[in-house]
Amino acid sequence: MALPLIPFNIPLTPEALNSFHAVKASQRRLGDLIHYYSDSIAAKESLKADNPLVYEVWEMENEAPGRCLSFGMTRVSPGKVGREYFFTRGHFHAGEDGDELYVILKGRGVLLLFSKDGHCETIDMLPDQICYVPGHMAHRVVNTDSKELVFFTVWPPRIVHDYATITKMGFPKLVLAGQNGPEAVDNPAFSIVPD
Ligand code: PAN
Ligand code: ZN
Repeated sequence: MALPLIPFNIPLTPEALNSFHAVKASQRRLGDLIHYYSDSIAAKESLKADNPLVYEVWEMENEAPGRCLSFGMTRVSPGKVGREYFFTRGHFHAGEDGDELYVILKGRGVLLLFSKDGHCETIDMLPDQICYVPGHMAHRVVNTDSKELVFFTVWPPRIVHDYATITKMGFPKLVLAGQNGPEAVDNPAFSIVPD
């Protein structure tokens, strides 16, 4: 898709983006994400009861030649599978040179990042903050709140989103509900897989 080269303004809401031309919307339900959760028994049990919406994404992928900004929004529902909070699948940007900016609009969460050598970082996501995602780090958003988490995203167009590496490696940390709130713990299933 391409944005016409005209100025515009729209409200910073999912609804406004949803009605904006050239924006692609997609939804991920628990059934689409079942293999991503660490507690597969809890995941299958939850799915028997319901197939909730885990997150929605609106993307304006600006592929016109010479253009250098794409943007979108993500809304992550509150919820857990076992003790693990709902999250986005997470991905690398292939090529590792496409940085990204997240602007947190609503809710609270944790941004998990890691590079292919296994270095991992955990960053809080709070309303009115921005989070910077370096292009070489995989990123996943975890909603640790009891309300939805909404963030606006800006990235360079024509990035290839690499989900396959995450499917092979997992993330080094899991974010679980603990006795004193959310806690990031080592993921026993994480392994570094060479390219
Ligand atoms: C975001 C993500 C969005 C959904 O726009 O694509 O939050 O997460 P997954 O793509 O991991 O399912 C982004 O990081 N774009 O590059
Ligand atoms: Zn990204």
